[in-house]
Amino acid sequence: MKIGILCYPTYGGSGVVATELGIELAARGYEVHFISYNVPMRLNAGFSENIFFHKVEMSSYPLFDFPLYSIALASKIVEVAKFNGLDLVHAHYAIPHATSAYLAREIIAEETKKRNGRTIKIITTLHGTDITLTGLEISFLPTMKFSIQKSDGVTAVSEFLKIKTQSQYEISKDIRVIPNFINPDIYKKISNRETQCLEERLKSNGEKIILHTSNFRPLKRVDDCIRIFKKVREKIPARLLLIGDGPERSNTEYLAKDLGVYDDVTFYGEQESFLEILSVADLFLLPSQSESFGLAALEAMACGIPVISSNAGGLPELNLHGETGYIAEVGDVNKMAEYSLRLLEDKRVYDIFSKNASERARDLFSTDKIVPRYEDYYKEILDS
Ligand code: GMT
Repeated sequence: MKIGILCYPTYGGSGVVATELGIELAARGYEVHFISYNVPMRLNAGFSENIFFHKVEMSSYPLFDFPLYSIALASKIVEVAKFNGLDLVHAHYAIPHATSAYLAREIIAEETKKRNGRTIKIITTLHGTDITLTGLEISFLPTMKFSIQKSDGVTAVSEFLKIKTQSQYEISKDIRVIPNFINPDIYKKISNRETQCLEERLKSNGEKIILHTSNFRPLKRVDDCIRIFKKVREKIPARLLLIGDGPERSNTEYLAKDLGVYDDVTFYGEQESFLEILSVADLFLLPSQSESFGLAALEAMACGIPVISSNAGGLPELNLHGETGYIAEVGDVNKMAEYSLRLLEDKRVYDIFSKNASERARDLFSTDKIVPRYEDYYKEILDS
């Protein structure tokens, strides 16, 4: 199978899932063509002869006040499909990827039908913000719905997202739930010189390490992480490590100053790899307002880190309350702080939760379990 993958190359869950799926498919012998305006962030695992990258070039012309990315992407898909004989295009994120894929499929429909007896197939994976945010941009709504309806296959990363898409937007399309995944050979606690240095530096007074990673959008409620941390810090020695960047970064730094915890909070900014930090962290916070899956929490769980999360969206499908972590109402920082302390102050309970978290990540969300579901779905759609 020759597969085109369309994704955002930037820091964010949808690009990570798309890239890691492509890497896994290439390792299984498929030819994978990434098509984007930049090399996807995680496409750095070394050379593979089954992986190709096609950069969408943006021409500048005085008449074009705005970049015509969707059209440039569609044109690039046409080119890659023709020259490489793609069987299907997997669009991660409805807007604009599924829309550009639709346009490309129509442009080459006659030619591909003549050559292969069928058109290229389009599979769109919904990641969440394409529905929950982009869908709320009212002018995008008809395009978003149309692009989903016209895809040959649609997947969503959680039951929550499937139901929300079908009910809120009256999308009749059948949607297959295929959750996000981690490679357990990569996502596990490691021990090396860096982790030893981190342990010595961060935990010299028995501090517990609390971690949050996100793109610092308002819906991530990173300020809640600071408030939860302050309450935990009042009771036990602890540090809060924040990975990622985005519009709320400055506000969060100011809040940490205002609440008097700045010296115990480290803002690392965007990091491509933070396995060392996952290896020394004790607890992961994800207090989001909205979260279709919560890939960052899954990565933490795989490393045996229990999760304190909100009950938003698909988070309860991942984080089991009282087993792999605890769940509280969105914004209930008191409860989240109480739950954090409950785990961090009781080693026996902590160890059980830590084991549950890594087992759940491995048993249900490992590459071996999830990637074959995509492969089967590809075959099903190609045969349809
Ligand atoms: O979390 C973000 O805002 C980034 C966003 C993205 O599209 O990259 O993440 C979404 O997709 C991830 C991968 O499927 C999910 O794990 C995240 O839960 C989802 N984010 C939201 O729903 C807010």
